[in-house]
Amino acid sequence: MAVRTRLTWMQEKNLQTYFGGKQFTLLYKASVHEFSAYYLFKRCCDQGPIVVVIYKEHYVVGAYMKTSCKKEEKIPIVLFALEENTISECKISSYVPTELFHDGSRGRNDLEFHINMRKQVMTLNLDTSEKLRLPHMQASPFQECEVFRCEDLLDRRTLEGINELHERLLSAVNTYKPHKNLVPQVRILLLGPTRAGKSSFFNSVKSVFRGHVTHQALVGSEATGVSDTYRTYSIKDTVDGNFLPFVLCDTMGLHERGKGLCVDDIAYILKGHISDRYQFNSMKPITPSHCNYIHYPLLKDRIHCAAFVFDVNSVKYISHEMIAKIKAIRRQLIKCGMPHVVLLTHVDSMQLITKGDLTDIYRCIPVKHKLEAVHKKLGFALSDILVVSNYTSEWELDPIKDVLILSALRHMLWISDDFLEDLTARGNKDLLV
Ligand SMILES: Nc1nc2c(ncn2[C@@H]2O[C@H](COP(=O)(O)OP(=O)(O)O)[C@@H](O)[C@H]2O)c(=O)[nH]1
Ligand SMILES: [Mg+2]
Repeated sequence: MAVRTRLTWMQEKNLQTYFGGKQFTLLYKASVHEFSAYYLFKRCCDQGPIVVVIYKEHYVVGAYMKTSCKKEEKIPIVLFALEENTISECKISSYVPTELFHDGSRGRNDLEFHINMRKQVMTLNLDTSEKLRLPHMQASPFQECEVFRCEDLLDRRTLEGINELHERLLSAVNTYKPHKNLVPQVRILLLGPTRAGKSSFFNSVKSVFRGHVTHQALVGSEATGVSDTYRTYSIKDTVDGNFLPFVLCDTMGLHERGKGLCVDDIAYILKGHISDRYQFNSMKPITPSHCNYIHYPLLKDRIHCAAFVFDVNSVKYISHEMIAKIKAIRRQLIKCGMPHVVLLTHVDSMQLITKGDLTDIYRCIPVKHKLEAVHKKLGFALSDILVVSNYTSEWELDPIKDVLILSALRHMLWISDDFLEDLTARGNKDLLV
C-alpha cells in the first residue's frame, strides 16, 4: 500500500507555497520505515532539497534543507513551525544533518534544535521555541516524522508536455470547421455578472492567436462595469489573414435587478436579431421597431453556444436574485436547444493556487470545490464547467495559461457543433439558410 503523508492538503499546500511553489514527494515516514536516523538518511541523502516534518500532538515542526543532504557535510537549515495557515521560521546555523537527527549517540545539549529518532524526542532551545512561536519544548516526545523531497513544480518534462499540448490545441482550433460548413464561424455568447472577466476572456483568446498580449476589449474596474455595448469579435489568423472559425460575442454585465443586461434581450441575441455595437438599455429591451434590429437573421447570425462567465472567487457570493436570473436564462437556452457552459475566471488569484497548479487545474482540490459549488448552486454538469486564467496585467504570453484558454475554447467549438448537428438532424429548414 502506498505510504501516505499525515499532512492535510492545506498544510502541504501552505508549505509548498511557502518554500516557493514546490512539489513534495514523501521519501520517509518513521512509523513505516522505522524511527531511526540511520534509515532516515539512508532514504533521504543525496535526494536534492528535503523537508523533514515532525508531528508532535497538534504541532507541526520541521526543518528545510535547501541543498541536498549529505551525511557528513554542513548545510544551511531553516526550521519552521506550522500552525493553522501561519508559518513561523527560524534560520539556524549550518549543521551536518546527522548532528541534528541522531539515534542518541551524538545529541548535544548546546544545539538550537535536535531530534533523537530512536527515542522519538525533539529538543528545541528556548530562543528557537520563541522564534517559532512554540511553547518551550525541552526534550518532548513526538509521534511521527516524515521527510519529503522538494522539487520545482515545473520541471523540463512538464513544460515540454505543456508546449506539445499547446501546439495541438492551437492547431485543433485553427483547423476547426463548423459542422457541414453550415456557417463560416460559430458564435459564442459570453454572459455573466459585471467584472466576471468576459471582455478579458476575449482579450486572452485574441492574445493567444496573436502571439502577444493584446487588450482590444475594454476591461472594467468599476463596479458598474464599463460596457453597455454588444460587441461581436472576430480574430484574424496571423498566418493566412483569414478569420478564425469563431466569433466571441461580449455582452453587458448581468445585475441582480434594474441595471445590467435585460433578460428579454437575450432571446433576440440568441436568434441573431441584434447587431454588433448595439447599445443596450437596461430599462428598454430591443424591439423589432429598433433601427438596428435584424429582421431576418441567417443561421450564421445566430448564437451557437453560450458561456456563463463567473469570477471563481465570487461563486460563494452569488446572490439568490442572480441565481434566479441565471436559471431563467438557462431555461431559455434549454428551450431553444442551445448548448452552454460555465467559464470560471480568476483562477490564478485563488488562495494558495500556484503556477504549477494551473498545469493540472481540474485536479486541484480548492478548484474542485468551486466546481461542485457551481454545480450545486446553478445545476450545471461538472463536465460543463471550464476554468481559465485570463491575461490581465502581464505582457508576456504563458503556455500554461494558453492551454487553459485554448481547452475552454475548443470545448465551446465542440458543443457549438452539437448544436449545428442537432439542427440538421431536426431538419429545421428555416434556420439552414
Ligand atoms: N487575476 C485575474 N483577473 C482577471 C481575470 N479575468 C479578469 N480579470 C480582471 O477582472 C476585472 C474585470 O474584468 P472584465 O473582463 O472587464 O470583466 P467583464 O465585466 O465581465 O467584462 C478586470 O480588472 C480584469 O483585469 C483573471 O482570470 N484573473
Ligand atoms: Mg466587459
